[in-house]
Amino acid sequence: MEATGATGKVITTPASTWIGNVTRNQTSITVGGNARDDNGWGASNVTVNATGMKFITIAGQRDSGNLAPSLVIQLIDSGLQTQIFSVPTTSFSAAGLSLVEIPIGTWTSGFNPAQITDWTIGGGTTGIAAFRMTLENLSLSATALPARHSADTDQNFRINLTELTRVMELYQTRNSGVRTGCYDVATSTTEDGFVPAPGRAAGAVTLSKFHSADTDRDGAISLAELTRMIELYNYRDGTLRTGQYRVQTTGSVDGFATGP
Ligand SMILES: [Ca+2]
Ligand SMILES: [Ca+2]
Repeated sequence: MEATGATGKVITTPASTWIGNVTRNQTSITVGGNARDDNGWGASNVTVNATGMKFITIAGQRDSGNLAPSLVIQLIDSGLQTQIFSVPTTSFSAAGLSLVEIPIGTWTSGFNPAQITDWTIGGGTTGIAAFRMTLENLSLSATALPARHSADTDQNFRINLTELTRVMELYQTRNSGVRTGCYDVATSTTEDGFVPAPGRAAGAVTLSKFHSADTDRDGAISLAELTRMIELYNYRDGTLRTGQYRVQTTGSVDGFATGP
């Protein structure tokens, strides 16, 4: 696992339940076996200056069998003061790596973010519940993650078939038998914050926010807009379709580009 200033290792002193239960992958670690939700991974004697940092971003996946309710990061400063950040493990997708962002907020009085010397990650308990996660990256940043595509509902910078199908559903919205592609901002929770608007006839409307796929911002998904969505979905890495995309603020119809 990568991290600011250190890569980390299984914590052996005091002994953690992660000993012998962590698989190192090429760019990530998978915590399995008999590991429980104590903080079993970390780094000591590092030099991290988190002054001005506003977010902790973690790339991870919730794996089958996980019973740990929280993912917890503990930072320790040179004066042995600690600061703890916690996020529900359900914030992570179980179907692939997803990015989760934790706002740092205000540092605890007495904690010195300019001199962080140790950090650990795990479930934050003494080892109660099974901890099953794949963790790829832990980083500090001063700014929020760049905007993601509205269709990328699991927020992993990849468009999968389910996410494409949802845009197709919006595209296929009909009013009195005529396909309009009209959608509205949802007033209750939906996967993408939008709903089909079958009650509206075609014609531009002003919405409080627009779907990223609606590049002409008329409140409807057109065939050209769906085709662009399919283009994002179809991005390939070699022969493997990955649907990866990235933010591109210039020269792009929708503010995104295909590929990582
Ligand atoms: Ca996605
Ligand atoms: Ca449109």
